[in-house]
Amino acid sequence: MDTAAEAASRTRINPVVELARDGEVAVLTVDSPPVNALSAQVREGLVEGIRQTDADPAVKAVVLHCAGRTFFAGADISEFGKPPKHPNLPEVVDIIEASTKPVIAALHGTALGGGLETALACHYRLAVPSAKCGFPEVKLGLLPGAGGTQRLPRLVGPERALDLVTSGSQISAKAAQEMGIVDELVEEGSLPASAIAFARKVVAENRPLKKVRDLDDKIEAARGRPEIFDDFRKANARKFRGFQAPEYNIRCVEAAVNLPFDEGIRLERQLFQELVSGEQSAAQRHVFFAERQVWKIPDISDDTPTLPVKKVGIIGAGTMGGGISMNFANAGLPVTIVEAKPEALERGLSVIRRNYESTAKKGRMTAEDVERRMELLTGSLDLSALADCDLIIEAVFENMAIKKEIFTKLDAIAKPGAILATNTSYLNVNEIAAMTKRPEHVLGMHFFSPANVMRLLEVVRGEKTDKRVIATAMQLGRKIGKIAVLVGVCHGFVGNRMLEPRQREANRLVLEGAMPWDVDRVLYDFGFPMGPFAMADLAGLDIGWSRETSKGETVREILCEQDRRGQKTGAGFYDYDENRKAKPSGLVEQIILDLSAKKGITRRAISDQEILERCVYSMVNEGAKILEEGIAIRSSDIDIVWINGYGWPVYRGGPMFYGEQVGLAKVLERLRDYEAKLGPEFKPSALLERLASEGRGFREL
Ligand code: T1G
Repeated sequence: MDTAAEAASRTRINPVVELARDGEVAVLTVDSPPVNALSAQVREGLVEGIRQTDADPAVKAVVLHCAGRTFFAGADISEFGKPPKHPNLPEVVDIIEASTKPVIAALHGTALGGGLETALACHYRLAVPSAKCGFPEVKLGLLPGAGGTQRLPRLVGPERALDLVTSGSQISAKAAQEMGIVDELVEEGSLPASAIAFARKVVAENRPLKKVRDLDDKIEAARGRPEIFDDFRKANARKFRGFQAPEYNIRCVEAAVNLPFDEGIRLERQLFQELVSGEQSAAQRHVFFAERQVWKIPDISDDTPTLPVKKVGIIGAGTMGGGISMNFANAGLPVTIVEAKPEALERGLSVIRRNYESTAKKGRMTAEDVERRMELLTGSLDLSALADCDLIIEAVFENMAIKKEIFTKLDAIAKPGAILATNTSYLNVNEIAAMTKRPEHVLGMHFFSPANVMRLLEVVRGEKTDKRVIATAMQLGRKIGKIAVLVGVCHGFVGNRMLEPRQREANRLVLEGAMPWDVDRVLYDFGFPMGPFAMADLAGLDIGWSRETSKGETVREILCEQDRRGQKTGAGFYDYDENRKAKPSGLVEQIILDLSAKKGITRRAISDQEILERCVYSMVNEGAKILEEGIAIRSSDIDIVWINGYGWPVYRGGPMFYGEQVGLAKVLERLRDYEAKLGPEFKPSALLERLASEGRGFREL
């Protein structure tokens, strides 16, 4: 309980900001859960707080501290795209920097974005060792718009500043101190007391009001050396492809080096305004909140009890089984992998070890880590070895009969209460569950290859799956570092179901007049890492193909018949040189012309716009049907599936968000036009028609 004096020394400036006095030191505390985002209310409180401390002659120094789990985690992202409220953050940081009393920032948790900018405007910065710092704005399609791009280079130099603002990654308090961002590390859990003590020292030693804006020693050497920035651009061209924000961040850091502070600030402001009002940032902000929405399931509350999972069983040591096993071993869970044949088990375990060893070679884990994870993995040729597992995931060949046989056996072996999951990519989970006497404990856990790398996990809810089982699977997904999206049962669930219309149109376009490299170029330029035909060559054209059943009906079949199976044979839709560099193939062009002729198709010139619309709008349409059928809870979940599982460019927000950005009325009009010309495949979903006619979007559902 505060002493009477302490209570008397506290002034509540507004609901989230409080000013207290500890002798000659004022403590400005912000308490705005969950992450002390710099909302309008917080900004108002800070400005009023500094006004009061400036006006009070008894105050000799100010400590800026946040209550709760973290120092300011940035501007309030939910305010972007809405009418701006003053004071805005640039005004707040200028007022703090201009304070006549030294302001000491006390960092704990994650001091990010506008939060770190606020700290850089303070005259001193302290941090507990567990604190993290960073400028994640670029991940929101933005740049640090409150002086961060001008103050940071003055503290750490242009090279480090470029890394920090274009990667968006967080650094430790120790690294921040070594770079000069943080002046001193204080004992863990000692804030704000240790900051108050530091403030007293600043006063006692009459230390100067250190303003970062006045520093020059870290940037003068880089002045007039554009090669620093051009080399950085070249070195990161591939990583920054399609994104607008990285280049804008680079231009700001370059300005920090070459322009006076206030001119640099003006450029930063101008470029920030361009980005924040642009489509890319709107898309990336949508994704920020969408990634947090996926965990919220309307009929399964956060306090739904979960089932204990201490031991995991995996059936199948192939590419998927191996990758899935690594996820659980990485999370410290013992895994038993069952295979039918000893050589397959041997191969599976050695592939896992090789993967870990190559990660260790890249310095991303130690040799001890490799051994620790391999020790968590046990191989077996006997299904009954899974009898004491809490969760068993079947990851065998995509064949319903085989999966049904396995689940029948599993039902007899697995202990009561064990969760039985299938990693099927397409098949009916209800049918598989019906092979057991515990369908309420059966669901789909659809991983994406390589399963130890890809972040996406489609959790497939069967018609009888128990809510605790779903809550357990979602929680486990988070534990193994996945972004789990709950989907319903239909052919191909969300991701693969929407992939089919895109593949269908890609194949049709090639017979009607385009070439595989045209379709790939359009989707590559749209932002996908590669187009469908290059992707097919990478995966191998003979997946699911056999010479016995091949009829030469599709380009793919003909290529396989001619032993052009993709990259692995040096030829597929493309020809590949010794460095696996792809180039269009004259032979494939002829095969396509001949097949069109054989099918009586008169080829025509096809525009890039038509290629894009047919491939992408048919996906949006399928997504609308998925929402209609309740296979996905919300449209943003579909966006998260495609961004994290199928390479949809994050700066386009996902297929459903993109459909809304284009305008559902426009998408509808184009679909109707293609339906009239090309057939019922383009028949617009009823939901799309309704929303377009009401002028609403998917996110308003
Ligand atoms: N604004 C608004 N809401 C936020 C927020 C923010 N900055 N950060 C988090 N939230 C919400 C989030 O939506 C969730 O809500 C809850 O807080 C918990 O978050 C001018 C332009 C801090 C590392 O990009 O990275 O400053 O779902 O689930 O996993 O230069 O949140 O519970 O309703 O993520 O513990 C820059 C964003 C902004 C940091 C904590 N800052 N946040 O992670 O919790 S732009 C960021 C994070 C800017 C200036 C510019 C993480 C976290 P709900 P959570 P967490």
